[in-house]
Amino acid sequence: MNQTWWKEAVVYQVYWRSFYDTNGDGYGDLKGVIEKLDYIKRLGVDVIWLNPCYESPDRDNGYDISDYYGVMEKAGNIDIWEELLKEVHDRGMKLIMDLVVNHTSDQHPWFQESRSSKDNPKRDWYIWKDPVDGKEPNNWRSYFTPSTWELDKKTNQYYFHSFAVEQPDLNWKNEEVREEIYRMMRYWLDKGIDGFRMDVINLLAKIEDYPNAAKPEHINYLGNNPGIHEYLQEMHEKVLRHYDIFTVGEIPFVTPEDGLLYVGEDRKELHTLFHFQVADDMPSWDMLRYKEIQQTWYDGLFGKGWNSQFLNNHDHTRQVTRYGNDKEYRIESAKLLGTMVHTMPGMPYIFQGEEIGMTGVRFSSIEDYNDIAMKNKYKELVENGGDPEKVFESLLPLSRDNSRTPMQWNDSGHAGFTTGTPWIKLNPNYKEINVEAALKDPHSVFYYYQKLIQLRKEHPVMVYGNFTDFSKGHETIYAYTRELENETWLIVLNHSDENGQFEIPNDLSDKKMKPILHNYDTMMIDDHKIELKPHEAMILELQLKE
Ligand code: ISL
Ligand code: CA
Repeated sequence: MNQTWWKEAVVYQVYWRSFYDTNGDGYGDLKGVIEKLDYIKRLGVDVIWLNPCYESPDRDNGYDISDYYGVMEKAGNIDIWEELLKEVHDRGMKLIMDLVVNHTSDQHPWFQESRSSKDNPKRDWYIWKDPVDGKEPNNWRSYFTPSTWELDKKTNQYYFHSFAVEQPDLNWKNEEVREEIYRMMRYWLDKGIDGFRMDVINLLAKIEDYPNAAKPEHINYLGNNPGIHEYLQEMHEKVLRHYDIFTVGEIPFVTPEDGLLYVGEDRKELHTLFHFQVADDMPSWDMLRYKEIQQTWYDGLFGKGWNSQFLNNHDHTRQVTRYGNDKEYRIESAKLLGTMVHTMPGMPYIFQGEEIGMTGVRFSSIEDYNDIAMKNKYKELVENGGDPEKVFESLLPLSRDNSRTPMQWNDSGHAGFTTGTPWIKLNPNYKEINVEAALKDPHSVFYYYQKLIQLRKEHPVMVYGNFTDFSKGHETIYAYTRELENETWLIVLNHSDENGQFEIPNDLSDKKMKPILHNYDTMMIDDHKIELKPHEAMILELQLKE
């Protein structure tokens, strides 16, 4: 496994519209990111992933692009973007952009032309089908709507959309489309960006002929279809291989075997991927399922392809709330989850605010929410007779807005995020949970994350070490080693509100244990066991006993 810069990197995700507002319009902006770069640098991360800031009507918060070459006014303009890239590079960090090419906005000129008439030269840039028996061409659901088909009355054909009606899918079978996307990618790469996070990149190929699905609610028919690898190998051949960059594919519905086809070092496609076997399949914490998922991905990829590790992002609610304890053990739990993500095999991602233990939110009414996925689902369920209150309650835990509330900088009005009215309400706990408080507290989650990231720079075992689970079947203790040449680390986590105990197995008992990082002040280790407090996490270096 050859060693490269991106494998050793830690990525910080900036959802800029919720990061920092410099012009008082209530939206974060790129100037705000520039002003906070020293804060990001202080954490010690290497790469910034910037969510989409291209021209967009913003129906899906920038994931509905109407001009790939423009910067939306809310974010700033291309000059500010250029300044951001320079300031990131001046601080020795790298910037990757979001590549959203499975679909555009319905306001994109390409789609406006395509929908204008059946014989428009761009008709085939999107996916159009005649009605079948006067209805949608098949029974597929989209991510955000009951059908993937929307009737365009003007030409009496349906167009295909994997997400919202406002997000028509591009037709990747059309070579003109592919060439235009490659040209756009070169435009941004030639500006000096360091790679792409590729939005649902495994959805580009569709099942030929669009047959009905036996179970339309299982929408995995949207991805991993024949032809996808040819598209990605062509993208690699025509664009990616010509730049010193890294690419991470967002790849829903994928197993380790399929995942390797996207990121195998010999595949000439992508460098690494986000899979969703945790985020989409584990509504709440399930230690045994998590261990199983981590083991199968390690077995499937290690030595052949690179994995990524995350527990939250702008689509998936904050990890200390969803997968930890965001109440009496919030600090210890945030540190435990951070320790786990950063010591698992793969590239760790930090979602803005995670480093200060920000939590998910519970607003009181659907009007307080912005997420199109949640609002569409609420509308569908209520129209189908669901009780509005019960439907609302059911959607709260997984609403994407949980992670999209503004970054909490201090305890002043709007947490120092904006001097205007924030585009979405803040989490009221910003009074206690904010950057200013974290930087003043030597025991804060921030400084713990800073140490985790620093360790990665000093110890290749954290990046390249193998992985052995010594706690199989244990529902609260997760204890595993990472080993590289003569360096062996033992990570022990007690994911529980109760005390726990790890019996040191024979093959580890002949080793001295030197603490490397710990989220409590005292440790209870003897020759045979480790006593653990609630949500206690520790990294130990194992040394041969003299
Ligand atoms: O939210 C999810 C499931 O309910 C995620 O699985 C997510 O919708 C899916 O992984 C695709 O996400 C990406 O593409 C979407 C956009 O809304 C998301 O923000 C983006 O991360 C369409 O572009
Ligand atoms: Ca602003």
